[in-house]
Amino acid sequence: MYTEELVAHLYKRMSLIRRFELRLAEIYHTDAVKSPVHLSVGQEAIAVAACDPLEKDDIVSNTYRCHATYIAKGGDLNAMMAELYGKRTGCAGGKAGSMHLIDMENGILGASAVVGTTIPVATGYAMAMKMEAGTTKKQRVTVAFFGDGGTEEGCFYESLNFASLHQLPIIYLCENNRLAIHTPLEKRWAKDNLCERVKSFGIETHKITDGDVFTIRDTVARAVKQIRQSGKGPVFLECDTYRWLEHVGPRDDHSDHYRDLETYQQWQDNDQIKRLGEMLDEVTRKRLDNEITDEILKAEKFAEESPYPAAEELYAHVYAS
Ligand SMILES: Cc1ncc(C[n+]2csc(CCOP(=O)(O)OP(=O)(O)O)c2C)c(N)n1
Repeated sequence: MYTEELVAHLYKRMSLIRRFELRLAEIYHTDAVKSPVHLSVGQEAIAVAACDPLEKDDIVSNTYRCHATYIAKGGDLNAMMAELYGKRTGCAGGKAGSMHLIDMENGILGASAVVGTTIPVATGYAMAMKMEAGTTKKQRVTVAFFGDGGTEEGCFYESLNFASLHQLPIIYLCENNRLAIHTPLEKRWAKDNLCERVKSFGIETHKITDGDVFTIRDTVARAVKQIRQSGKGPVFLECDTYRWLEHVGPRDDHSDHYRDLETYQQWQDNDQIKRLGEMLDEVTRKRLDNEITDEILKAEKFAEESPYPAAEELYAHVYAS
């Protein structure tokens, strides 16, 4: 049903994200990486599935856990590694780090460490895209990614209301890993009925509980098509997922006992990268694995060899001039 080309593409992007992040975890102790890292290991399917139906000039907005979306949307890998190394060639000049990746050429809005704050910014972008489509006759689409914690911010509901009122071309995508740092959903939400709450704003919602990369991709593809043709959104998606590693940092923190190993095991058994890898013939998979190795090595070399920002650049880009 799915072409080999699509399977290979999804596998490569997802595997690149995981292996890039696992490499970061390996080198983290050397202090080469100059910022905290919030890894997406286990959550890769959502970013890749949701970005696949998008075009280069469509926009994604992120949270501080932004490596996956950056890579999935086609962000420059060298510039990403250099940013993590604090180097001048980084995507934010080496001064912003892992939580603030940006690549406007590839439609990646700058991310923020402040939970929820990118949701209204993405909503504003969608408004601009709606106005722009009046002249260009092409409806670009925004996808706003956020965690379940982001939905606890007031600006989330303000954005939903505004987007629904103005029928903005935006897809809101909640990556629900059921954790805000160490606090589970059961201790934070009076009712586990996010889609119902969102529906009350007059917004179409979809909930995907099994992490299936194809279901997520097809749901987003339908939403993108609908928004592009009609010029009208929004659409909301809640995708269940699981963060394999600690909230921030390179470790596996299952010995900290704030979540159960059974759920971890279930999500590991449901690993979409392994699933896609098994759908490919061995020659293709090895070729893709080798390409990924090369890309990561090149990015590391690029970052190592790049200079740090000069001292006189310290105050550049701090205030608008
Ligand atoms: C406004 C605000 N409140 C609190 C924090 C501290 N904080 C950092 S990450 C986080 C958890 C957010 O969880 P979620 O949005 O579900 O994203 P995840 O880390 O699971 O990807 C919190 C509360 C913050 N950065 N910003």
